[in-house]
Amino acid sequence: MKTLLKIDGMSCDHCVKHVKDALEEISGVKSAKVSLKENSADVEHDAAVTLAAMKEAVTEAGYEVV
Ligand SMILES: [Cu+2]
Repeated sequence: MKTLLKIDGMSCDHCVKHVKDALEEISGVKSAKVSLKENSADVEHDAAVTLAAMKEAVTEAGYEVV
């Protein structure tokens, strides 16, 4: 499955990596392609991964899913 998240609060490549790592640490997430330019994260994941879990991971990393 793929989910495209819109993310608020990223300002540099460090933020991108932070968000990417937070998402990829979720069990069941295969990959997260995070774009600073698009303010987005394209997440490839198992069906068991919920939107709420992804939002929580991003929030805990210090950013916001919009
Ligand atoms: Cu940054």
